[in-house]
Amino acid sequence: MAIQRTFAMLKPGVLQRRIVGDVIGRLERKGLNLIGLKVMTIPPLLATTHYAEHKGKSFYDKLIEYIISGPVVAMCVEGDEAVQLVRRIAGPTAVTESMPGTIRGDYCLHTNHNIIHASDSPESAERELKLFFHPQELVSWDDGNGAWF
Ligand code: FUP
Repeated sequence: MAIQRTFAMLKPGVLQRRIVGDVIGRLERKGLNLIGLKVMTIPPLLATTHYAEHKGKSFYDKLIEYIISGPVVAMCVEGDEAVQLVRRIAGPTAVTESMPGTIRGDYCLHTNHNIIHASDSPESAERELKLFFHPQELVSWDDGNGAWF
């Protein structure tokens, strides 16, 4: 097991639906540590940088339009194998594949509004965390409860 940091983001609409607490609660209950958190509206340049790998794809323009359309909740989550665990808790990209019990499986009807982003590898996590957070905005903590999870 390796302690990792990963980037997760609740996309536009999650604040308005008032489900932020439930979604973050799922990560907390798993035993992961929330070590960075902010509400922000993503500037267009940050949106295109973050999603650069998708430039040219059929869904790209709509993706950028959506991600800048309202406030998001940006997070850094820390814990053993955090990158893969947060991806699992989020569920697969396509909503038709995401099972009930996952965030996307429980809350999303359409893939292009699948409410949460989670880094897909440790390398992506490092890149994305640098885009969204200053190092001093990430605060590691320990409550001594690690052994109980
Ligand atoms: P994920 O890593 O699960 O967020 O998925 P991707 O990086 O492949 O896609 C990023 C976002 O693009 C998805 F969250 C939703 C959107 N997308 C579509 O709208 N249609 C697609 O076919 C694929 C992705």
